[in-house]
Amino acid sequence: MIAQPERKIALWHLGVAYTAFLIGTLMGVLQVFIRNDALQLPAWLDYYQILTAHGVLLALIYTTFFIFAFFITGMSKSLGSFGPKVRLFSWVGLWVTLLGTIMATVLIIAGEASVLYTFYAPLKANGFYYVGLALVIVGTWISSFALVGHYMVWRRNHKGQLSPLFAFMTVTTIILWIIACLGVVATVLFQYIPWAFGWTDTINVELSRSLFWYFGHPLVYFWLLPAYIAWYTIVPKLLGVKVFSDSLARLAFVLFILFSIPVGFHHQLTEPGISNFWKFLQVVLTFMVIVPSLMTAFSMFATFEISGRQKGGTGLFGWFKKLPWRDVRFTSIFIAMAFFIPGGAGGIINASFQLNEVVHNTLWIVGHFHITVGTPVAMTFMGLTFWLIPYLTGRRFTKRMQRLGFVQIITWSIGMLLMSTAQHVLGLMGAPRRTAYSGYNDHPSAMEWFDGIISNHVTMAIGGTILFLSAMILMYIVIMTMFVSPKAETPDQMVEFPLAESDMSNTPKWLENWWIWIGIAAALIIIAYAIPLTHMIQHAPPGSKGFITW
Ligand code: HAS
Repeated sequence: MIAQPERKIALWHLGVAYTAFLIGTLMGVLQVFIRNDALQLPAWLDYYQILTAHGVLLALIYTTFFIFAFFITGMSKSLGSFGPKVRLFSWVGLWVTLLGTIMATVLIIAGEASVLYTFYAPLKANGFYYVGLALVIVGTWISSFALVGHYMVWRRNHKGQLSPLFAFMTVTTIILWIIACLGVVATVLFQYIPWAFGWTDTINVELSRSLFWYFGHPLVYFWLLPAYIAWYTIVPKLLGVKVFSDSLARLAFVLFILFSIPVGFHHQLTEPGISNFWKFLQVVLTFMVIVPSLMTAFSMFATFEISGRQKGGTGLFGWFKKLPWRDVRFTSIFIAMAFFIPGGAGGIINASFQLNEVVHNTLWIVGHFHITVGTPVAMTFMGLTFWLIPYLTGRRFTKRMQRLGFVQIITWSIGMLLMSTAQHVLGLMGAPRRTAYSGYNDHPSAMEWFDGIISNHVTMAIGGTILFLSAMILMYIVIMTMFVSPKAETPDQMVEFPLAESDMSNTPKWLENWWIWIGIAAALIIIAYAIPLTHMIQHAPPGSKGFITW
Protein backbone atom coordinates (compact mmCIF):
# COMPACT_ATOMS: atom_id res chain seq x y z
CA MET A 1 0.00 0.00 0.00
CA ILE A 2 1.38 3.44 -0.85
CA ALA A 3 1.63 6.20 1.78
CA GLN A 4 -1.50 8.02 2.94
CA PRO A 5 -0.49 11.50 1.60
CA GLU A 6 0.01 10.15 -1.94
CA ARG A 7 -3.27 8.27 -1.72
CA LYS A 8 -5.00 11.51 -0.81
CA ILE A 9 -3.45 13.44 -3.72
CA ALA A 10 -4.33 10.68 -6.17
CA LEU A 11 -7.91 10.47 -4.88
CA TRP A 12 -8.39 14.20 -5.29
CA HIS A 13 -7.25 13.90 -8.89
CA LEU A 14 -9.73 11.08 -9.43
CA GLY A 15 -12.52 13.11 -7.81
CA VAL A 16 -11.94 16.00 -10.22
CA ALA A 17 -11.54 13.61 -13.17
CA TYR A 18 -14.90 11.96 -12.53
CA THR A 19 -16.69 15.26 -11.90
CA ALA A 20 -15.49 16.39 -15.34
CA PHE A 21 -16.52 13.00 -16.77
CA LEU A 22 -20.04 13.37 -15.38
CA ILE A 23 -20.62 16.83 -16.86
CA GLY A 24 -18.83 15.96 -20.11
CA THR A 25 -20.89 12.84 -20.81
CA LEU A 26 -24.11 14.71 -20.07
CA MET A 27 -23.11 17.26 -22.72
CA GLY A 28 -22.39 14.36 -25.09
CA VAL A 29 -25.87 12.86 -24.87
CA LEU A 30 -27.45 16.29 -25.47
CA GLN A 31 -25.40 16.62 -28.65
CA VAL A 32 -26.50 13.39 -30.29
CA PHE A 33 -30.12 14.40 -29.77
CA ILE A 34 -29.57 17.83 -31.26
CA ARG A 35 -27.78 16.34 -34.26
CA ASN A 36 -30.76 14.02 -34.65
CA ASP A 37 -33.04 17.08 -34.70
CA ALA A 38 -34.90 15.57 -31.74
CA LEU A 39 -33.99 18.24 -29.19
CA GLN A 40 -34.16 22.02 -29.23
CA LEU A 41 -31.98 23.73 -26.67
CA PRO A 42 -33.38 26.66 -24.69
CA ALA A 43 -32.33 30.08 -26.00
CA TRP A 44 -29.70 30.53 -23.28
CA LEU A 45 -27.85 27.35 -24.21
CA ASP A 46 -26.04 26.91 -27.48
CA TYR A 47 -24.99 23.75 -29.37
CA TYR A 48 -21.41 24.97 -29.71
CA GLN A 49 -21.30 25.78 -26.02
CA ILE A 50 -22.09 22.19 -25.06
CA LEU A 51 -19.82 20.83 -27.78
CA THR A 52 -16.96 22.88 -26.31
CA ALA A 53 -17.77 21.71 -22.77
CA HIS A 54 -17.96 18.09 -23.97
CA GLY A 55 -14.57 18.22 -25.72
CA VAL A 56 -12.75 20.19 -23.03
CA LEU A 57 -14.10 18.30 -20.02
CA LEU A 58 -13.70 14.81 -21.45
CA ALA A 59 -10.75 14.98 -23.82
CA LEU A 60 -8.65 17.46 -21.86
CA ILE A 61 -9.72 17.50 -18.22
CA TYR A 62 -10.93 13.95 -17.45
CA THR A 63 -7.87 12.47 -19.12
CA THR A 64 -5.35 14.82 -17.54
CA PHE A 65 -6.56 14.40 -13.96
CA PHE A 66 -6.92 10.65 -14.37
CA ILE A 67 -3.44 10.35 -15.85
CA PHE A 68 -1.85 12.21 -12.93
CA ALA A 69 -3.76 10.08 -10.41
CA PHE A 70 -2.37 6.98 -12.11
CA PHE A 71 1.15 8.40 -12.34
CA ILE A 72 1.24 9.54 -8.71
CA THR A 73 0.05 6.16 -7.47
CA GLY A 74 2.35 4.19 -9.77
CA MET A 75 5.43 6.32 -9.07
CA SER A 76 4.91 6.02 -5.35
CA LYS A 77 4.38 2.28 -5.71
CA SER A 78 7.42 1.64 -7.91
CA LEU A 79 9.94 4.20 -6.55
CA GLY A 80 8.80 4.53 -2.93
CA SER A 81 7.14 7.29 -0.90
CA PHE A 82 7.34 10.91 -1.99
CA GLY A 83 9.45 13.37 -0.03
CA PRO A 84 7.84 16.53 1.42
CA LYS A 85 8.79 18.73 -1.56
CA VAL A 86 7.36 16.29 -4.10
CA ARG A 87 4.13 16.12 -2.10
CA LEU A 88 3.93 19.90 -1.85
CA PHE A 89 4.49 20.41 -5.58
CA SER A 90 1.98 17.69 -6.43
CA TRP A 91 -0.64 19.56 -4.39
CA VAL A 92 0.29 22.91 -5.95
CA GLY A 93 0.09 21.31 -9.40
CA LEU A 94 -3.36 19.94 -8.60
CA TRP A 95 -4.71 23.29 -7.38
CA VAL A 96 -3.29 25.30 -10.28
CA THR A 97 -4.69 22.84 -12.83
CA LEU A 98 -8.03 22.88 -11.02
CA LEU A 99 -8.11 26.68 -10.92
CA GLY A 100 -7.49 26.79 -14.67
CA THR A 101 -10.18 24.17 -15.23
CA ILE A 102 -12.74 26.09 -13.17
CA MET A 103 -11.98 29.36 -14.99
CA ALA A 104 -12.29 27.73 -18.41
CA THR A 105 -15.47 25.82 -17.48
CA VAL A 106 -17.19 28.87 -15.98
CA LEU A 107 -16.46 30.87 -19.13
CA ILE A 108 -17.82 28.10 -21.35
CA ILE A 109 -20.98 27.93 -19.22
CA ALA A 110 -21.28 31.71 -19.33
CA GLY A 111 -21.30 31.54 -23.12
CA GLU A 112 -18.00 33.38 -23.42
CA ALA A 113 -15.95 30.63 -25.01
CA SER A 114 -17.89 28.49 -27.52
CA VAL A 115 -14.73 27.88 -29.53
CA LEU A 116 -14.57 24.06 -29.33
CA TYR A 117 -11.67 22.22 -27.73
CA THR A 118 -9.32 23.14 -30.57
CA PHE A 119 -10.09 26.89 -30.02
CA TYR A 120 -9.25 27.72 -33.66
CA ALA A 121 -8.71 31.39 -34.40
CA PRO A 122 -10.30 33.58 -35.64
CA LEU A 123 -13.07 32.41 -33.29
CA LYS A 124 -12.40 34.57 -30.25
CA ALA A 125 -13.19 33.65 -26.65
CA ASN A 126 -13.00 35.81 -23.55
CA GLY A 127 -9.32 36.48 -22.73
CA PHE A 128 -9.64 34.80 -19.34
CA TYR A 129 -10.58 31.55 -21.08
CA TYR A 130 -7.10 31.41 -22.57
CA VAL A 131 -5.63 32.35 -19.18
CA GLY A 132 -7.55 29.39 -17.72
CA LEU A 133 -6.14 27.06 -20.38
CA ALA A 134 -2.62 28.39 -19.71
CA LEU A 135 -3.08 27.67 -16.00
CA VAL A 136 -4.12 24.10 -16.81
CA ILE A 137 -0.83 23.61 -18.67
CA VAL A 138 1.23 25.33 -15.95
CA GLY A 139 -0.44 23.14 -13.31
CA THR A 140 0.39 19.96 -15.21
CA TRP A 141 3.98 21.12 -15.55
CA ILE A 142 4.25 21.64 -11.79
CA SER A 143 2.86 18.13 -11.19
CA SER A 144 5.20 16.77 -13.85
CA PHE A 145 8.27 18.40 -12.33
CA ALA A 146 7.29 16.96 -8.95
CA LEU A 147 7.24 13.44 -10.42
CA VAL A 148 10.49 13.97 -12.32
CA GLY A 149 12.07 15.27 -9.09
CA HIS A 150 10.99 12.08 -7.33
CA TYR A 151 12.49 10.03 -10.15
CA MET A 152 15.78 11.99 -10.00
CA VAL A 153 16.14 11.35 -6.28
CA TRP A 154 15.64 7.64 -6.98
CA ARG A 155 18.28 7.69 -9.75
CA ARG A 156 20.75 9.44 -7.42
CA ASN A 157 20.24 6.75 -4.83
CA HIS A 158 20.45 3.88 -7.34
CA LYS A 159 23.42 4.89 -9.48
CA GLY A 160 23.97 2.76 -12.58
CA GLN A 161 20.58 1.03 -12.32
CA LEU A 162 17.73 1.17 -14.80
CA SER A 163 14.57 2.55 -13.25
CA PRO A 164 11.48 0.34 -12.91
CA LEU A 165 9.47 0.13 -16.12
CA PHE A 166 6.50 2.09 -14.74
CA ALA A 167 8.74 5.00 -13.74
CA PHE A 168 10.61 4.93 -17.07
CA MET A 169 7.35 5.10 -18.99
CA THR A 170 5.97 7.87 -16.79
CA VAL A 171 9.07 9.99 -17.34
CA THR A 172 8.87 9.35 -21.11
CA THR A 173 5.28 10.54 -21.16
CA ILE A 174 6.18 13.63 -19.15
CA ILE A 175 9.09 14.51 -21.48
CA LEU A 176 6.77 14.18 -24.45
CA TRP A 177 4.19 16.34 -22.69
CA ILE A 178 6.61 19.13 -21.76
CA ILE A 179 8.06 19.37 -25.30
CA ALA A 180 4.57 19.24 -26.83
CA CYS A 181 3.19 21.99 -24.61
CA LEU A 182 5.81 24.48 -25.84
CA GLY A 183 3.72 24.98 -28.99
CA VAL A 184 0.43 25.67 -27.26
CA VAL A 185 2.09 27.83 -24.61
CA ALA A 186 3.71 29.92 -27.36
CA THR A 187 0.46 30.49 -29.23
CA VAL A 188 -1.66 31.13 -26.12
CA LEU A 189 0.82 33.53 -24.50
CA PHE A 190 2.03 35.41 -27.55
CA GLN A 191 -0.95 35.26 -29.88
CA TYR A 192 -4.30 34.50 -28.23
CA ILE A 193 -3.99 36.37 -24.94
CA PRO A 194 -2.77 39.71 -26.43
CA TRP A 195 -5.43 39.43 -29.16
CA ALA A 196 -8.30 38.44 -26.87
CA PHE A 197 -7.56 41.27 -24.41
CA GLY A 198 -7.38 43.74 -27.30
CA TRP A 199 -3.65 44.49 -26.99
CA THR A 200 -3.24 43.46 -30.62
CA ASP A 201 -5.92 43.86 -33.28
CA THR A 202 -5.35 40.80 -35.37
CA ILE A 203 -4.00 37.24 -35.20
CA ASN A 204 -1.89 35.20 -37.62
CA VAL A 205 -4.35 32.34 -38.05
CA GLU A 206 -2.13 29.85 -39.87
CA LEU A 207 0.66 30.26 -37.32
CA SER A 208 -1.77 29.79 -34.41
CA ARG A 209 -3.16 26.59 -35.92
CA SER A 210 0.30 25.23 -36.66
CA LEU A 211 1.50 25.89 -33.12
CA PHE A 212 -1.71 24.32 -31.82
CA TRP A 213 -1.19 21.12 -33.85
CA TYR A 214 2.48 21.00 -32.88
CA PHE A 215 0.90 20.37 -29.47
CA GLY A 216 -2.36 18.74 -30.60
CA HIS A 217 -0.95 15.57 -32.08
CA PRO A 218 1.43 14.61 -29.26
CA LEU A 219 -1.51 15.45 -26.97
CA VAL A 220 -3.19 12.28 -28.26
CA TYR A 221 -0.11 10.30 -27.20
CA PHE A 222 -0.20 11.98 -23.81
CA TRP A 223 -3.60 10.24 -23.54
CA LEU A 224 -2.48 7.01 -25.16
CA LEU A 225 0.81 6.37 -23.36
CA PRO A 226 -0.71 6.00 -19.87
CA ALA A 227 -3.05 3.41 -21.42
CA TYR A 228 0.00 1.71 -22.95
CA ILE A 229 1.68 1.80 -19.51
CA ALA A 230 -1.27 -0.21 -18.23
CA TRP A 231 -1.08 -2.58 -21.20
CA TYR A 232 2.63 -3.19 -20.70
CA THR A 233 2.87 -3.24 -16.90
CA ILE A 234 -0.58 -4.19 -15.52
CA VAL A 235 -1.99 -6.64 -18.07
CA PRO A 236 0.87 -9.20 -17.75
CA LYS A 237 0.32 -9.27 -13.98
CA LEU A 238 -3.40 -9.97 -14.49
CA LEU A 239 -2.35 -12.81 -16.80
CA GLY A 240 0.21 -14.17 -14.34
CA VAL A 241 3.27 -13.59 -16.57
CA LYS A 242 6.21 -11.16 -16.80
CA VAL A 243 6.43 -8.21 -19.19
CA PHE A 244 7.14 -9.78 -22.59
CA SER A 245 10.25 -7.71 -23.35
CA ASP A 246 11.48 -4.88 -21.17
CA SER A 247 13.72 -3.45 -23.91
CA LEU A 248 10.99 -3.58 -26.54
CA ALA A 249 8.64 -1.73 -24.20
CA ARG A 250 11.22 0.98 -23.47
CA LEU A 251 12.20 1.35 -27.12
CA ALA A 252 8.53 1.72 -28.13
CA PHE A 253 8.15 4.52 -25.59
CA VAL A 254 11.24 6.47 -26.64
CA LEU A 255 10.13 6.25 -30.28
CA PHE A 256 7.08 8.23 -29.20
CA ILE A 257 9.34 11.02 -27.92
CA LEU A 258 11.02 11.12 -31.33
CA PHE A 259 8.10 10.84 -33.70
CA SER A 260 4.96 12.09 -32.00
CA ILE A 261 5.79 15.80 -32.28
CA PRO A 262 7.08 16.68 -35.76
CA VAL A 263 3.82 15.50 -37.38
CA GLY A 264 1.20 18.16 -36.58
CA PHE A 265 0.74 19.18 -40.24
CA HIS A 266 -1.20 15.96 -40.86
CA HIS A 267 -4.08 17.81 -39.18
CA GLN A 268 -3.66 20.65 -41.65
CA LEU A 269 -3.31 18.80 -44.94
CA THR A 270 -6.18 20.72 -46.50
CA GLU A 271 -4.96 24.13 -45.37
CA PRO A 272 -3.29 26.63 -47.66
CA GLY A 273 -0.14 28.40 -46.48
CA ILE A 274 1.95 25.25 -45.92
CA SER A 275 3.74 23.92 -48.96
CA ASN A 276 3.26 20.32 -50.05
CA PHE A 277 6.86 19.46 -49.29
CA TRP A 278 6.47 20.14 -45.55
CA LYS A 279 3.12 18.39 -45.44
CA PHE A 280 4.64 15.37 -47.18
CA LEU A 281 7.64 15.30 -44.83
CA GLN A 282 5.37 15.31 -41.78
CA VAL A 283 3.15 12.62 -43.32
CA VAL A 284 6.24 10.42 -43.67
CA LEU A 285 7.12 11.07 -40.02
CA THR A 286 3.51 10.24 -39.11
CA PHE A 287 4.02 6.81 -40.61
CA MET A 288 7.04 6.44 -38.33
CA VAL A 289 4.92 7.11 -35.23
CA ILE A 290 2.74 4.14 -36.17
CA VAL A 291 5.73 1.80 -35.61
CA PRO A 292 5.74 1.88 -31.77
CA SER A 293 2.01 1.10 -31.76
CA LEU A 294 2.63 -1.90 -34.00
CA MET A 295 5.41 -2.97 -31.61
CA THR A 296 2.89 -2.65 -28.78
CA ALA A 297 0.36 -4.80 -30.63
CA PHE A 298 3.04 -7.46 -31.20
CA SER A 299 4.05 -7.35 -27.55
CA MET A 300 0.45 -7.74 -26.39
CA PHE A 301 -0.25 -10.73 -28.64
CA ALA A 302 2.98 -12.34 -27.40
CA THR A 303 1.95 -11.73 -23.77
CA PHE A 304 -1.49 -13.28 -24.35
CA GLU A 305 -0.04 -16.28 -26.11
CA ILE A 306 2.63 -16.97 -23.49
CA SER A 307 0.09 -16.76 -20.69
CA GLY A 308 -2.54 -18.84 -22.52
CA ARG A 309 -0.04 -21.57 -23.37
CA GLN A 310 1.24 -21.67 -19.79
CA LYS A 311 -2.33 -22.40 -18.75
CA GLY A 312 -2.58 -25.29 -21.19
CA GLY A 313 -3.96 -23.61 -24.32
CA THR A 314 -2.94 -25.51 -27.46
CA GLY A 315 -3.22 -25.02 -31.21
CA LEU A 316 -3.07 -21.73 -33.07
CA PHE A 317 -5.70 -19.92 -31.00
CA GLY A 318 -6.17 -22.27 -28.03
CA TRP A 319 -4.53 -19.74 -25.70
CA PHE A 320 -7.38 -17.30 -26.39
CA LYS A 321 -9.83 -19.36 -24.32
CA LYS A 322 -7.42 -19.39 -21.38
CA LEU A 323 -7.38 -15.64 -20.90
CA PRO A 324 -8.99 -14.44 -17.63
CA TRP A 325 -12.27 -13.29 -19.19
CA ARG A 326 -14.07 -13.28 -15.83
CA ASP A 327 -11.78 -10.59 -14.49
CA VAL A 328 -13.31 -7.23 -15.45
CA ARG A 329 -9.93 -5.55 -14.95
CA PHE A 330 -8.60 -7.62 -17.85
CA THR A 331 -11.64 -7.83 -20.11
CA SER A 332 -12.11 -4.05 -20.08
CA ILE A 333 -8.54 -3.50 -21.26
CA PHE A 334 -8.78 -6.27 -23.85
CA ILE A 335 -11.85 -4.65 -25.39
CA ALA A 336 -10.02 -1.32 -25.30
CA MET A 337 -7.18 -2.89 -27.31
CA ALA A 338 -9.57 -4.49 -29.79
CA PHE A 339 -11.15 -1.09 -30.49
CA PHE A 340 -7.72 0.31 -31.23
CA ILE A 341 -7.31 -1.98 -34.24
CA PRO A 342 -9.93 -0.11 -36.33
CA GLY A 343 -9.05 3.11 -34.47
CA GLY A 344 -5.40 2.87 -35.51
CA ALA A 345 -6.29 1.78 -39.05
CA GLY A 346 -8.52 4.85 -39.31
CA GLY A 347 -5.57 6.98 -38.19
CA ILE A 348 -3.46 5.53 -41.01
CA ILE A 349 -6.23 6.45 -43.46
CA ASN A 350 -6.38 9.99 -42.07
CA ALA A 351 -2.64 10.36 -42.38
CA SER A 352 -2.60 9.30 -46.01
CA PHE A 353 -2.28 12.54 -47.91
CA GLN A 354 -4.92 11.81 -50.59
CA LEU A 355 -7.42 9.95 -48.40
CA ASN A 356 -7.37 12.84 -45.97
CA GLU A 357 -9.08 14.93 -48.67
CA VAL A 358 -12.08 12.61 -48.38
CA VAL A 359 -12.38 12.43 -44.61
CA HIS A 360 -11.10 15.76 -43.27
CA ASN A 361 -13.80 17.87 -41.64
CA THR A 362 -16.36 15.09 -41.85
CA LEU A 363 -17.98 13.04 -39.12
CA TRP A 364 -15.46 10.29 -39.98
CA ILE A 365 -12.88 12.12 -37.84
CA VAL A 366 -15.35 12.28 -34.96
CA GLY A 367 -15.79 8.52 -35.33
CA HIS A 368 -11.99 8.16 -35.35
CA PHE A 369 -11.47 9.94 -32.08
CA HIS A 370 -14.26 8.07 -30.36
CA ILE A 371 -12.50 4.77 -31.13
CA THR A 372 -9.10 6.10 -30.10
CA VAL A 373 -9.39 8.39 -27.12
CA GLY A 374 -13.06 7.51 -26.47
CA THR A 375 -12.54 3.77 -26.10
CA PRO A 376 -8.98 2.40 -26.18
CA VAL A 377 -7.88 5.16 -23.81
CA ALA A 378 -11.11 5.77 -21.89
CA MET A 379 -11.95 2.10 -21.43
CA THR A 380 -8.43 1.34 -20.24
CA PHE A 381 -8.92 4.13 -17.69
CA MET A 382 -12.26 2.55 -16.71
CA GLY A 383 -10.56 -0.81 -16.26
CA LEU A 384 -7.95 0.88 -14.07
CA THR A 385 -10.63 2.72 -12.09
CA PHE A 386 -12.14 -0.61 -10.98
CA TRP A 387 -9.06 -1.39 -8.91
CA LEU A 388 -7.35 1.99 -8.51
CA ILE A 389 -10.06 3.61 -6.39
CA PRO A 390 -10.55 0.60 -4.05
CA TYR A 391 -6.77 0.32 -3.80
CA LEU A 392 -6.52 3.97 -2.74
CA THR A 393 -9.52 4.00 -0.40
CA GLY A 394 -8.89 0.57 1.12
CA ARG A 395 -12.43 -0.50 0.22
CA ARG A 396 -13.54 -3.76 -1.35
CA PHE A 397 -14.33 -4.28 -5.00
CA THR A 398 -17.30 -6.52 -4.31
CA LYS A 399 -18.75 -9.21 -6.59
CA ARG A 400 -21.71 -6.90 -7.25
CA MET A 401 -19.36 -4.14 -8.39
CA GLN A 402 -17.51 -6.63 -10.60
CA ARG A 403 -20.83 -7.60 -12.24
CA LEU A 404 -21.79 -3.95 -12.69
CA GLY A 405 -18.34 -3.36 -14.16
CA PHE A 406 -19.12 -5.94 -16.84
CA VAL A 407 -22.47 -4.30 -17.60
CA GLN A 408 -20.67 -0.98 -17.85
CA ILE A 409 -17.96 -2.07 -20.28
CA ILE A 410 -20.36 -4.08 -22.43
CA THR A 411 -22.81 -1.20 -22.73
CA TRP A 412 -19.95 1.18 -23.49
CA SER A 413 -18.74 -1.15 -26.26
CA ILE A 414 -22.20 -1.51 -27.82
CA GLY A 415 -22.90 2.22 -27.59
CA MET A 416 -19.55 3.10 -29.07
CA LEU A 417 -19.81 0.53 -31.83
CA LEU A 418 -23.17 1.95 -32.94
CA MET A 419 -22.24 5.58 -32.57
CA SER A 420 -18.77 5.50 -34.05
CA THR A 421 -19.73 3.25 -36.97
CA ALA A 422 -22.56 5.63 -37.81
CA GLN A 423 -20.14 8.54 -37.58
CA HIS A 424 -17.58 6.88 -39.86
CA VAL A 425 -20.18 6.00 -42.50
CA LEU A 426 -21.96 9.37 -42.35
CA GLY A 427 -18.58 11.04 -42.67
CA LEU A 428 -17.71 9.07 -45.79
CA MET A 429 -20.99 10.18 -47.30
CA GLY A 430 -20.11 13.78 -46.62
CA ALA A 431 -21.78 14.71 -43.32
CA PRO A 432 -19.65 17.49 -41.83
CA ARG A 433 -18.14 17.75 -38.36
CA ARG A 434 -17.93 20.72 -35.99
CA THR A 435 -21.48 21.70 -36.96
CA ALA A 436 -24.87 21.43 -35.36
CA TYR A 437 -27.64 19.52 -37.17
CA SER A 438 -28.01 20.60 -40.75
CA GLY A 439 -30.09 19.03 -43.51
CA TYR A 440 -28.97 21.76 -45.95
CA ASN A 441 -32.57 22.90 -46.36
CA ASP A 442 -33.59 19.29 -46.88
CA HIS A 443 -31.43 19.00 -49.96
CA PRO A 444 -31.92 15.48 -51.45
CA SER A 445 -28.18 14.69 -51.38
CA ALA A 446 -27.96 15.58 -47.72
CA MET A 447 -31.12 13.63 -46.94
CA GLU A 448 -29.62 10.53 -48.59
CA TRP A 449 -26.83 10.49 -46.02
CA PHE A 450 -29.27 9.64 -43.31
CA ASP A 451 -31.22 6.90 -45.10
CA GLY A 452 -29.32 3.77 -44.11
CA ILE A 453 -29.65 1.59 -41.03
CA ILE A 454 -26.15 2.51 -39.91
CA SER A 455 -25.79 5.84 -41.68
CA ASN A 456 -28.47 7.37 -39.62
CA HIS A 457 -28.52 10.05 -37.00
CA VAL A 458 -30.97 7.91 -35.02
CA THR A 459 -28.38 5.12 -34.79
CA MET A 460 -25.92 7.70 -33.54
CA ALA A 461 -28.43 8.91 -30.95
CA ILE A 462 -29.20 5.36 -29.76
CA GLY A 463 -25.46 4.71 -29.45
CA GLY A 464 -25.00 7.99 -27.58
CA THR A 465 -27.82 7.17 -25.17
CA ILE A 466 -26.40 3.72 -24.38
CA LEU A 467 -23.04 5.38 -23.78
CA PHE A 468 -24.59 7.84 -21.37
CA LEU A 469 -26.28 5.02 -19.41
CA SER A 470 -22.94 3.24 -19.28
CA ALA A 471 -21.27 6.40 -18.01
CA MET A 472 -23.85 6.63 -15.22
CA ILE A 473 -23.14 3.03 -14.18
CA LEU A 474 -19.47 3.93 -14.04
CA MET A 475 -20.25 6.97 -11.90
CA TYR A 476 -22.17 4.69 -9.53
CA ILE A 477 -19.18 2.34 -9.27
CA VAL A 478 -16.86 5.32 -8.69
CA ILE A 479 -19.04 6.74 -5.90
CA MET A 480 -19.53 3.34 -4.26
CA THR A 481 -15.84 2.42 -4.27
CA MET A 482 -14.84 5.88 -3.18
CA PHE A 483 -17.28 6.41 -0.30
CA VAL A 484 -19.67 3.53 0.38
CA SER A 485 -18.33 0.01 -0.26
CA PRO A 486 -17.29 -1.88 2.88
CA LYS A 487 -13.68 -1.49 4.01
CA ALA A 488 -11.41 -4.40 3.17
CA GLU A 489 -10.52 -6.22 6.39
CA THR A 490 -8.80 -9.45 5.43
CA PRO A 491 -5.87 -9.73 2.97
CA ASP A 492 -8.02 -11.49 0.35
CA GLN A 493 -10.44 -8.54 0.38
CA MET A 494 -7.66 -6.00 -0.17
CA VAL A 495 -7.30 -4.77 -3.72
CA GLU A 496 -3.72 -4.83 -4.99
CA PHE A 497 -1.82 -2.64 -7.44
CA PRO A 498 -1.21 -5.33 -10.09
CA LEU A 499 2.26 -4.37 -11.29
CA ALA A 500 4.03 -7.04 -13.36
CA GLU A 501 7.65 -8.04 -12.98
CA SER A 502 9.93 -6.95 -15.80
CA ASP A 503 13.23 -8.64 -16.55
CA MET A 504 15.75 -5.85 -17.18
CA SER A 505 18.84 -8.06 -17.39
CA ASN A 506 19.18 -7.62 -21.17
CA THR A 507 17.94 -4.05 -21.41
CA PRO A 508 20.61 -1.67 -22.77
CA LYS A 509 21.43 1.17 -20.39
CA TRP A 510 21.46 3.78 -23.17
CA LEU A 511 17.70 3.45 -23.46
CA GLU A 512 17.51 5.53 -20.29
CA ASN A 513 19.88 8.23 -21.51
CA TRP A 514 17.25 10.94 -21.93
CA TRP A 515 19.58 13.44 -23.57
CA ILE A 516 19.97 11.18 -26.62
CA TRP A 517 16.19 11.09 -27.15
CA ILE A 518 15.58 14.74 -26.35
CA GLY A 519 18.44 15.68 -28.73
CA ILE A 520 17.12 13.60 -31.64
CA ALA A 521 13.57 14.84 -30.98
CA ALA A 522 14.79 18.46 -31.05
CA ALA A 523 16.64 17.84 -34.34
CA LEU A 524 13.53 16.28 -35.94
CA ILE A 525 11.34 19.13 -34.70
CA ILE A 526 13.73 21.70 -36.15
CA ILE A 527 13.85 19.86 -39.50
CA ALA A 528 10.06 19.56 -39.69
CA TYR A 529 9.04 22.95 -38.34
CA ALA A 530 11.79 25.61 -38.46
CA ILE A 531 11.45 26.60 -42.12
CA PRO A 532 7.64 26.45 -42.50
CA LEU A 533 7.04 28.34 -39.24
CA THR A 534 9.61 30.99 -40.15
CA HIS A 535 7.91 31.31 -43.50
CA MET A 536 4.52 31.78 -41.82
CA ILE A 537 5.95 34.60 -39.71
CA GLN A 538 8.04 36.32 -42.40
CA HIS A 539 5.42 36.11 -45.12
CA ALA A 540 2.45 36.44 -42.83
CA PRO A 541 -0.86 37.08 -44.58
CA PRO A 542 -2.95 39.95 -43.20
CA GLY A 543 -3.97 38.99 -39.66
CA SER A 544 -7.58 38.35 -38.80
CA LYS A 545 -9.77 40.22 -36.36
CA GLY A 546 -11.71 38.11 -33.90
CA PHE A 547 -15.10 36.60 -34.63
CA ILE A 548 -17.74 35.77 -32.05
CA THR A 549 -20.28 33.74 -34.00
CA TRP A 550 -22.47 32.58 -31.15
FE1 HAS B 1 -5.72 10.38 -34.72
C1 HAS B 1 -7.30 13.18 -35.98
C2 HAS B 1 -3.82 10.15 -37.54
C3 HAS B 1 -3.93 7.75 -33.33
C4 HAS B 1 -7.02 11.12 -31.61
N1 HAS B 1 -6.95 11.86 -33.96
C5 HAS B 1 -7.51 12.90 -34.66
C6 HAS B 1 -8.33 13.67 -33.77
C7 HAS B 1 -8.21 13.11 -32.52
C8 HAS B 1 -7.35 11.97 -32.65
C9 HAS B 1 -8.85 13.59 -31.23
O1 HAS B 1 -3.16 11.89 -39.97
C10 HAS B 1 -9.20 14.86 -34.18
C11 HAS B 1 -8.54 16.17 -33.97
C12 HAS B 1 -9.47 17.30 -34.35
O2 HAS B 1 -10.33 17.66 -33.55
O3 HAS B 1 -9.35 17.82 -35.47
N2 HAS B 1 -4.21 9.15 -35.35
C13 HAS B 1 -3.58 9.22 -36.54
C14 HAS B 1 -2.58 8.16 -36.62
C15 HAS B 1 -2.61 7.48 -35.43
C16 HAS B 1 -3.63 8.13 -34.63
C17 HAS B 1 -1.68 7.88 -37.77
N3 HAS B 1 -5.54 9.59 -32.85
C18 HAS B 1 -4.74 8.51 -32.50
C19 HAS B 1 -4.88 8.26 -31.09
C20 HAS B 1 -5.74 9.21 -30.60
C21 HAS B 1 -6.14 10.04 -31.72
C22 HAS B 1 -4.16 7.17 -30.35
C23 HAS B 1 -6.23 9.45 -29.23
C24 HAS B 1 -5.84 8.81 -28.16
N4 HAS B 1 -5.62 11.45 -36.43
C25 HAS B 1 -4.74 11.20 -37.45
C26 HAS B 1 -4.90 12.24 -38.48
C27 HAS B 1 -5.87 13.12 -38.02
C28 HAS B 1 -6.31 12.59 -36.74
C29 HAS B 1 -4.18 12.38 -39.74
C30 HAS B 1 -6.35 14.40 -38.72
C31 HAS B 1 -7.51 14.17 -39.55
C32 HAS B 1 -8.03 15.48 -40.13
O4 HAS B 1 -8.06 15.58 -41.36
O5 HAS B 1 -8.42 16.39 -39.39
C33 HAS B 1 -1.71 6.32 -35.04
O6 HAS B 1 -1.05 6.60 -33.83
C34 HAS B 1 -2.43 5.03 -34.97
C35 HAS B 1 -1.50 3.85 -34.80
C36 HAS B 1 -2.21 2.68 -34.21
C37 HAS B 1 -2.21 1.43 -34.67
C38 HAS B 1 -3.03 0.38 -33.98
C39 HAS B 1 -2.21 -0.62 -33.18
C40 HAS B 1 -3.12 -1.53 -32.45
C41 HAS B 1 -2.97 -1.92 -31.16
C42 HAS B 1 -4.02 -2.79 -30.55
C43 HAS B 1 -3.61 -4.26 -30.51
C44 HAS B 1 -4.77 -5.08 -30.08
C45 HAS B 1 -4.69 -6.21 -29.37
C46 HAS B 1 -5.97 -6.89 -28.98
C47 HAS B 1 -3.43 -6.79 -28.91
C48 HAS B 1 -1.42 1.03 -35.86
C49 HAS B 1 -1.81 -1.51 -30.36
C50 HAS B 1 -6.25 -8.04 -29.90
C51 HAS B 1 -7.69 -8.27 -29.99
C52 HAS B 1 -8.34 -8.96 -30.94
C53 HAS B 1 -9.82 -9.04 -30.90
C54 HAS B 1 -7.67 -9.59 -32.06
